[in-house]
Amino acid sequence: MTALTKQQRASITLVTGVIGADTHIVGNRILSMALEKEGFNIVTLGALTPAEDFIKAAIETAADAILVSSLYGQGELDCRGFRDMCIEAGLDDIVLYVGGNLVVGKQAWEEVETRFTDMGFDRAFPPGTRTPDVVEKLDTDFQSKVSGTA
Ligand code: B12
Repeated sequence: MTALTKQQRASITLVTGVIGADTHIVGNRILSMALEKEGFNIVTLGALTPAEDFIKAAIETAADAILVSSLYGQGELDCRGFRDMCIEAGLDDIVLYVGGNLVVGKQAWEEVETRFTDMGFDRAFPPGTRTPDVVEKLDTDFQSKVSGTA
């Protein structure tokens, strides 16, 4: 996998936010700032963001991906039906990532990951995920979108 250039990343719009009644903003803020520094175009919605608002923002900004944070343990409930809502809104191909502390307590990560990918998320990220890992996955997933634009 070849890393994208900042110029290529500038054509990729990512909506970020913390879903539901979750106030944990620090990690989402760090992630958003770091991805912006790496060249991506970031639309930040902040904490306490209803699922519908992610989708509205993605439509308004013609976003390529939505990055959902959930830290307080209610991620499974808050994210239920998220992919279906995207499809209903016409966002059939939007890339969906989710990360944070997605479930209550400690559960085997492989099971948690499967639960979220079964819900329609393209990728789920475990607690403690570092920004370089996210950049690497974004570069991989958007390789074809930007090919020929370097
Ligand atoms: C600070 C904190 C708070 C603060 C939040 C302040 C604020 N406004 O941000 C306060 C005191 C308000 C708080 C409240 C609560 N908290 Co709290 N809190 C924490 C704590 C100690 C640190 C969180 C933090 O800032 N981490 C630092 C950042 C940098 O890391 P991060 O958030 O994980 O984000 C990184 C990665 O996860 C990743 N990432 C994040 N999102 C995404 C998304 C994508 C797509 C990707 C790719 C990556 C990614 O990138 C980030 C940067 O590296 C954690 C414990 C911990 N050590 O994590 C508990 C913790 C998150 N809290 C917890 C709980 C239970 C609560 C409360 C429910 C407690 C209560 N009973 O009231 C409330 C919830 C309030 C609410 N409605 O949201 C639990 C959650 C348990 C769970 N998921 O099972 C934790 C894990 C503590 C614990 N061990 O029990 N909390």
